[in-house]
Amino acid sequence: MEQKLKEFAKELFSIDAIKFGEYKTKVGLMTPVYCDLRVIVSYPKLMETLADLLIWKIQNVERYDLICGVPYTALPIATVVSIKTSIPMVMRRKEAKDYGTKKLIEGVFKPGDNCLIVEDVVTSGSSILETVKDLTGATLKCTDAIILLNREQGGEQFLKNNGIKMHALLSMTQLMQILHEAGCIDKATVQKVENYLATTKVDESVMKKSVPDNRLILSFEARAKLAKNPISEQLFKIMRCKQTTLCVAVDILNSTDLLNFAERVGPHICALKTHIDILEDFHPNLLQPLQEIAKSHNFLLFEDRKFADIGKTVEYQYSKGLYKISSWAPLVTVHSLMGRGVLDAIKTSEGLEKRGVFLLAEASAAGNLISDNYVKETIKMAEEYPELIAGVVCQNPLFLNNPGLIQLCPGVQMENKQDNLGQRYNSPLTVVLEKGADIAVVGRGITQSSDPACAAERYKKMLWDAYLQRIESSS
Ligand code: 6AU
Repeated sequence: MEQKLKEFAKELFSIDAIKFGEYKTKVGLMTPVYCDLRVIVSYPKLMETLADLLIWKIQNVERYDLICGVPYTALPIATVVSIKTSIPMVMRRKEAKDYGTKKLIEGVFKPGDNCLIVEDVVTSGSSILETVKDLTGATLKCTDAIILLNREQGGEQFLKNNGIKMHALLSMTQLMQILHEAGCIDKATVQKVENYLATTKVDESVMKKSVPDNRLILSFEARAKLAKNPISEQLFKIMRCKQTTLCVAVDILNSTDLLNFAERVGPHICALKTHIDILEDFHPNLLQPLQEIAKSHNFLLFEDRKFADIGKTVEYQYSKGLYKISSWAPLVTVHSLMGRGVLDAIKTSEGLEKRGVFLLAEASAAGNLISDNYVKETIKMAEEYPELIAGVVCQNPLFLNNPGLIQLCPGVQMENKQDNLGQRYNSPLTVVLEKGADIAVVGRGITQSSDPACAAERYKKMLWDAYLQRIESSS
């Protein structure tokens, strides 16, 4: 393959895909060497060679379900790779159609599918990031890009800063060496390119323009400033200050046990999630001490009511009845199933002034009926209510370029992979590093432990370390 790569480099030179002189690049820099791979469509054999070389490089990539070429030059290249490997492809439109579905990404995919990027040449990396932005906006995950040529002008680092690992067949230095050894260019030209590379890096302001705000690599501190809902802002601050992304699900049947439990795990959590209607001895007198514990340990009360009815009924369920949820729980869960009326009801009902909703987009339960389209529409709905929606309950990284929203991931446990009623579990590391969780919900992993406070502390530490690893791996 090394030899094939050298031969390929020489062929590129012979078809004028690599030129020497004075040229202007896309980001406005002058360059003594210019690569224009667009001509390659006129040379099918060379296209095939390039595809073979890229396929060889794909071996270095751990996970991908799909590929996407950066339009337009890499589109036909990705197509050949797709045909040869049977990896399905998706296509990014540069502009959304103004009729029909207004889709930016064409092709079949599932939320959370990992999409490998294919590109010809990287200077700043900004073209790749534009494509990544649309792919992640459409609920895909992007972590790797395979490319032909790294111009070594800062693009690799910039991509890394934005969560993308670049795998290049050739660096500009290697290309110059191959062409020089083959007698295609003289020493002076090599020198000129070397001087140019040593002195010319892409301007940071050019790069900053296209940062896609990938939430997986931003700190909670930065994201607190981007939150549009006051409760999610508070939650980000609590997480950062207490160094915890742990939400405990206290599915306990007795009020005294609930209060004791809240007191013990309080120091280790950012939120305490209740199903208040499962308490066998519920009395409104429980609520004041519960709120006091939450205040003293600086965590939020979160009633997992999963509202799913017409707006008017939800208004009553939220603010009236025995539980008067809106008077004590700043956070609640809502199903998107019944449409926007539910959110309007939560928004306008009486109760606490500041409130946040977690909208349920995916479920941890085996065999649930949620379809890919339901997931996509739920994310769309969440983005339409920025002042109300604190985040989304889901199992995959669905909304990467909306860093003000929080991903809450239930179904987390170290001991078991499932229970006997369809619940499925992932480990703390998996949910943070692979599934994109910001907050992990742990229930029985802690409530059924012989020492819940100690178990909560252990989960807290694992989750926090994984979060640090996630944001640091890109700096
Ligand atoms: O860790 P567990 O299995 O003991 O508890 C998980 C908690 C329960 C569920 O009602 C809730 O998380 N949950 C949710 C939420 C938070 O809405 C959604 C989901 O898909 N799966 C899930 O288990 O209190």
